[in-house]
Amino acid sequence: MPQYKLSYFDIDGGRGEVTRIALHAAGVEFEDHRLTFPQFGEARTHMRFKAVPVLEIDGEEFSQSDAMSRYIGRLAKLYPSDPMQALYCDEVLAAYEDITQFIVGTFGLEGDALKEARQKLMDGKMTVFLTGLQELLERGGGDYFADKQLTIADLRSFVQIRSLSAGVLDHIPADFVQTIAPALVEHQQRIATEQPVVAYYQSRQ
Ligand SMILES: N[C@@H](CCC(=O)N[C@@H](CS)C(=O)NCC(=O)O)C(=O)O
Repeated sequence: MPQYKLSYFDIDGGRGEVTRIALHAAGVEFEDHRLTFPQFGEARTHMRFKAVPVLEIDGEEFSQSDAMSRYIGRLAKLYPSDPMQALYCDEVLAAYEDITQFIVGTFGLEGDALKEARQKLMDGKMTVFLTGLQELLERGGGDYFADKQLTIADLRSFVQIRSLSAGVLDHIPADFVQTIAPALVEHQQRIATEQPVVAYYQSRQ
C-alpha cells in the first residue's frame, strides 16, 4: 500500500478538503499534515508551486487540487468512468475553482474597497456562477452533478457552499447562496448526510 501524505492548512475546507474526504472514502491511510500559516510560510519554499495542497505518494510530490482529487476520486469510485459523465464532473470542479479565484482576488483589500469588491462580485460573477452551477445540478438529475451518484463534484460543491454559507467572508451574507441558488444549499445539506462524508467527519472527532 503506498504511503499518502496530504499537506494543507488546518481548516476543514478549502482546496485540500475534497481530497481528504476522498482519501478517507478510498479506505487508504494517509498522513493529514495540517500546517499553521507560519509553518506554511517555511514549507512553501520547498514546494514546486509554493502553494498547498500538496499530495505526496511514496515521497513523490503532486500539486493541483483538482488533479489530486480526481486521482483519489478514481481510487474511491467517486469519479465517473464514463467520459461524458467525467466531463459533467470536471465542468463543476472548474466552475468552483473560478469562484475560488474570484474570492481570492478580493483578499488583501480592506474597508470600503473590500466591501465594494465583494458587492460587485455578488451582483456579478457570483450570481452568474451560482445560477449556472444550479443549472448543472439540475442537468445531472437534481440529486448529484454527474453519474447519478456521489462524485468529487458533489464534494467540491458541498465544501464550497458550506464555506460560502458560513458567514465567515466579510460582506458576503450567510444567506447569499440560499437567495441566489437554493438548490445548491439543499444539495450541500444532503451531501453532508452521505455515508462517506459522515464517516470522514466522524473520523475527525
Ligand atoms: N491551482 C492550485 C492553487 C493552489 C493555491 O493557490 N493554494 C492556496 C491555498 S488554497 C495557496 O497555497 N496560496 C498561497 C499562495 O499562493 O501564496 C490548486 O488548485 O491546488
